[in-house]
Amino acid sequence: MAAYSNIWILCLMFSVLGNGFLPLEASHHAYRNLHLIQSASFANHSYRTAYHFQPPKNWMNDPNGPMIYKGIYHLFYQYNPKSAVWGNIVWAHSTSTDLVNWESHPPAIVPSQASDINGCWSGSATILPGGKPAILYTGADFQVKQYQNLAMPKNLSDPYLIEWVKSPYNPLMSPAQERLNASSFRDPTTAWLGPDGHWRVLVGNERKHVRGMALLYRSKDFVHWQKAKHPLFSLQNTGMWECPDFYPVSIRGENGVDTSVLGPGVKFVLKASLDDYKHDYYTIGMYDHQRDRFTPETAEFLGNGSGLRYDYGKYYASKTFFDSAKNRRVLLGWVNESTGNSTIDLLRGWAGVQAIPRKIWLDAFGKQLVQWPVEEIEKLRTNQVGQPSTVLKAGSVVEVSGVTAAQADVEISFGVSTVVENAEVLKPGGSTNPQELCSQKGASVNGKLGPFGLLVLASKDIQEFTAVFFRIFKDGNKFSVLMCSDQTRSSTQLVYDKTTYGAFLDIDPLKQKLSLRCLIDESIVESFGGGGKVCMTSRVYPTMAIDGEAHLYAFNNGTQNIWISSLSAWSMNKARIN
Ligand code: DQQ
Repeated sequence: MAAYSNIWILCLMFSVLGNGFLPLEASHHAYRNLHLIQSASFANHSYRTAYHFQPPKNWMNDPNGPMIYKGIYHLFYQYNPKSAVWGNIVWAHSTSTDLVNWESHPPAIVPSQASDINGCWSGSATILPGGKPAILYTGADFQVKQYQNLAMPKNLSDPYLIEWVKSPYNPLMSPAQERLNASSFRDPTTAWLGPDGHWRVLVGNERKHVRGMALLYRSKDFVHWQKAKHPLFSLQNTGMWECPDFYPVSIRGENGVDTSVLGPGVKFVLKASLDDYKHDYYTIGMYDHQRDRFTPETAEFLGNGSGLRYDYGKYYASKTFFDSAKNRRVLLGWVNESTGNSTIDLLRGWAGVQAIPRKIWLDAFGKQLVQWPVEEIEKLRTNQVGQPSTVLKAGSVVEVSGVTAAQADVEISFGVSTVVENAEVLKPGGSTNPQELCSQKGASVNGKLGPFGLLVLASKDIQEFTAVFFRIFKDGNKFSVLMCSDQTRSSTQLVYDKTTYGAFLDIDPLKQKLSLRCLIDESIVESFGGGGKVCMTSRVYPTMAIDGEAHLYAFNNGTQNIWISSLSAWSMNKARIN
């Protein structure tokens, strides 16, 4: 009863006070008054995660300035200290020694200067020579004009870097100087140092409401910045590029390299969070440091349904950092709610989680990135269950029992031993868009080789579930492997966004096993196909498959038998997530 009256009060407040939202050139809506509605002192427990990072209450979005300093990992994030919708943004701050368990600190950067008085938005950390961290971040002024500002630690002997001091020279970069669109000028990257002794940094921008770009600025002293004549890269019809990221990746092996590394052993990754699509797209290419130009290796880049994505589900505003302690590059990303309704978020008192940090490296063929949850997450695994190689018969569903299915880590590999004739043919003239194909051919649509995969967060009677699966198509003399996450049956509630996600997985299922790993955590499922070649994150809100009532199944809804060549599942312990 209390919950219902709360919903009505909130709906009333929304219509009386909120009066909808204001358009703002950022990826979030600016609410007239809702951003001030206090969250309950204890956030509603339902759907809160056990090992995915989230603050105790209120709104969280982008990860900011991740870094390691004196052996301590730092995560800053966009946070509304007052409410469960976007607004009043500060840099909240947590630290960790393992990227899994986190300790919370007071917000590190809060509005205080004319150039950030309306919000301290996204930015990045750079480790300056001598190991001194510096943060470049976007500030919004009273008119929501955007500027780039600098903050430095007050006390370098404090490994927790609790206090930050803003530069008296702020803002260091202003839109007016360059006649830039002041409402599309944000999110500085980690800076890199060229062989000429000048720092370079990128800032996201959009020109004439269509051309997205990564503006380039150079500086000798990290304080005085000059815009270069040409952006590092730009592309027509891609809209605003939020949270750009630019970094080298080793052409061989899984080790990461520091952001200023150049030379024949590396290629470069340019990532943009496309505001128009709400997805993180990346491309691999070469960087000419003398001309400060980036050349992508493939024409397919950024949006329009083509181009590579970090994650083909819900994942945005991500950022990488070089972890010098473990010689790896680590990727962090924000996973928004799929509630589709801020009233629900306000009632719950919280919104937004961070994905599990992922190690990221270049695939052996050099054409795409591979991502895998950082190894430290495996410390949470407990009570392993497994199964020797077995046949998964056509039309069968098998329960994986013995794990807490609402909080689990599952690794499964499938094998097919069949000839290409046994696979479905992609309908000539039909869609080849993987997300459309997954929507048309969901988990319950029978196929030949597939759909097979996992039903996660499933009710006992399998009325409610999220299906993560593969479907193999004949493509000439080859196979095409489609990976899908079908949320259509994930909740009996109609209000949620249940978009089905899909992507093609670049592997040959006759030569390689089709592997799938799912990190399941109450209301989030992070799926890794083909050893991390395709990642797909879903937010789901089951009404039956909650906590102890959740089940896990393997299924094969095709006409062909397949093999489960290996299966291991673990219950996951709770992490200290704040
Ligand atoms: N979020 C920040 C902006 C960024 C956007 C504001 C991306 O700096 O462009 O909270 O989610």
